[in-house]
Amino acid sequence: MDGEYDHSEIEKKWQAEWERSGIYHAQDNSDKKKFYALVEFPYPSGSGLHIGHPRPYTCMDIVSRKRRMEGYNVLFPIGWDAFGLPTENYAIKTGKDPRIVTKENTDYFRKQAQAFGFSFDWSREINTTDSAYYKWTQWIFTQMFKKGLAYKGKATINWCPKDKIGLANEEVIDGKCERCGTEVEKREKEQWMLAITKYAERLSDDLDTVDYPARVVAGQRNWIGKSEGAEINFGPITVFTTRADTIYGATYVVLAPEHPLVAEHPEAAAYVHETKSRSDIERTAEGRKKTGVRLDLMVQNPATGESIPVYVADYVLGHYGTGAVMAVPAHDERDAEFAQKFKLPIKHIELADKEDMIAKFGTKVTKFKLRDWVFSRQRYWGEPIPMVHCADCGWQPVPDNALPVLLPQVDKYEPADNGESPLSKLEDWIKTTCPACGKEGRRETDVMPNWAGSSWYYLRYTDPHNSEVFASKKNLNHWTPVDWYNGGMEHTVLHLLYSRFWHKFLFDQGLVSAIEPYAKRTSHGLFLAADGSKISKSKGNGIDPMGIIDTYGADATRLYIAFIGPFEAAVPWQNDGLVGTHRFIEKVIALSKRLGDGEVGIPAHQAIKKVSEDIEATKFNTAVSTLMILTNTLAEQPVVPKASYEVLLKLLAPFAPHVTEELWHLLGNKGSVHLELWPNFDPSKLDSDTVTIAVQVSGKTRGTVLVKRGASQEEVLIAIQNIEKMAQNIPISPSKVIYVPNRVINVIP
Ligand code: ANZ
Ligand code: ZN
Repeated sequence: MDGEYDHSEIEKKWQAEWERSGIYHAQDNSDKKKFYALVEFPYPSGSGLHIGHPRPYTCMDIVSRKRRMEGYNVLFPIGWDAFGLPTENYAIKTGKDPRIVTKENTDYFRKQAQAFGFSFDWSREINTTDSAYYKWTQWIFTQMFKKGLAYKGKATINWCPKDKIGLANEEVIDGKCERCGTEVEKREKEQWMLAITKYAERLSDDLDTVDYPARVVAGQRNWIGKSEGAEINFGPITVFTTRADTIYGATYVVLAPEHPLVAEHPEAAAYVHETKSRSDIERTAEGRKKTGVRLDLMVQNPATGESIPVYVADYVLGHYGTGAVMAVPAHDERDAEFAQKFKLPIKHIELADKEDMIAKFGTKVTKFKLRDWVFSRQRYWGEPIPMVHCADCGWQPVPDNALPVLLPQVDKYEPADNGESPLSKLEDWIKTTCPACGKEGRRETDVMPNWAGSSWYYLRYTDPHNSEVFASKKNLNHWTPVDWYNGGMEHTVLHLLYSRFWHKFLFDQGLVSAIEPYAKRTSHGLFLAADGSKISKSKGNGIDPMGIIDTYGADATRLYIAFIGPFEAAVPWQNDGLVGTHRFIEKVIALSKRLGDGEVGIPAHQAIKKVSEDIEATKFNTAVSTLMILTNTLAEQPVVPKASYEVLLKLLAPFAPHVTEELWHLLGNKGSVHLELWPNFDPSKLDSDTVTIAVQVSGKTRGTVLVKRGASQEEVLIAIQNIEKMAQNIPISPSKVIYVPNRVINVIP
């Protein structure tokens, strides 16, 4: 490496060696403490890894590498979340089999990820589109069905009247179809649903038991929307209120357009029709002009005994609470706006005692905003829902021994003209026998949403090749829960909530032992373009990680990713920064030519403490700057104590695994630096009251020694005797000594 840092050669060499030696393979049987580090597995799109992907991978790789050096048995796996719309849409456009497209894409993603030198255990790679994997996704679904958690029910879907297909939410842009720009309609359709609401209380309450960022906990709690209140009867109408104490001020009742009673009132029909196309968000938007219609109906306020009118208005939602509210315009903003518009009395009252009111007029209830999960897609590229319908037996799950239900080949990947899945055209495939009675049955033609495979993938990593069960009890017990899961803030609800739900279901079946899947969660920020704008394909301001690795090397790239800014913050990516981290590596290399004796110096002890703490706190940026400072400090010393230098290499190893491995071997070490023990600091050496003194023998610098500031010549000579290599050349009472306190000692033996 004389003068020239050939990153490409070093990186290729060590990547091949690590693959050969398998040092990153997790052990299912080990006496060591386990550590399970997880990153969100990527969707392998056609454009390859973009620069955003390696941020979480690099930082969790740093954590994983540190844990290995701390003596843990580490599981750090990767795989592909490969069902999804872009691949399907590409198949529709080109006619190319999504299986082949997925294979090509994952091959490229893997190659890219390997170029970064991530310490993934590649022997555990999984792919949600493998039938050996989705067999178990389907199996879990049938278990849910058997426990009454999967059912067919009416749900509203986004419908493009021109393309005649149901659209996923992400395909609706500003209320219009992403493909053709036509205004999207709402349509009621029978869909498979998962009863996540049955787990709402536990999903909300058990957030107390996990270490998640406050924002994530708040996001999930909001989404689940646990609300403690009361149901109170106003004649035939039951309202839900969290403010029973305001009941004396309730001067009218409002029903949602969806409330069953409204259908009995023709005077509301036109209004109800008009509200159909409005989304919940629109209906409940703050300050929106209130609309509604008075019904030909009066009810009694149970507290005042007064007869009060009933309205229908869309600011009350049909699927929350009871779909009916007691309106208290003196205490509720929305009710006040409505009362003003419809010239209804606003009655100012003294608040009553809430508990008294509930005891007298109602019952205590807890409600949730969360709704059941619409689990059907009328699509192709997903797991077939493993259900068979029989005229006599109703819906029956495909039995275990007939799983997986393989996704059949089709001629055309687009949905059928009636909006059903393309599978609906495969009459031969649909016709089957009823698993219960053996007569003719018909297969479900809907597939699962792209959230299915990711709901349990972290369990499969513990035992990815098992063909008997989704993962063995033994491996699950050994590895779960995930100790540290890092992923995007955008998955705070959906994925993170869905997988907690599946996990709790499996827990209830006695199939997993931890009540929560992820003990700790962290979230990284986005990388932005150099000008601070969002990186997006359409803007063409993407950054190709492979080009960067070619130019600067994986180690410099990783260091830059760690160094670029606070892990949680969105930060602009600037290629110039890579010049700096590349130069930093060259400085570290240069130090290797100037090694001498000496103990681990104060700056090294201080760096051990700081880097160790920073990695745990996701302050990867300040960890790198600490390593840069240590490097500069060592560079200023006349000789670099080899012991300090080895500490530097070990601390730097998780960040720049290739070059540190190379240097470690150049020092004459045999094993991998990544299997070395993580260094410990000596608390007594953190003190800045300690100084490093250069030790010269007959005027030639041989190393350094640590002593307390102001130490006497005597004390320095004693300290030297503690360093074996120096003691060999320096007698305890030399013939001559020149000592400059706090700086240098020159000994003539
Ligand atoms: C009377 C009242 C007086 C209310 C007051 C609030 C303030 P959270 O906390 O979100 O659960 N509500 C009940 N069901 C509703 C529905 N389906 N659509 C829209 N609003 C509904 O909110 C509960 C409160 O929201 C309930 O308490 C009810 O209004 C309203 F000074 O009852 B309240
Ligand atoms: Zn049957």
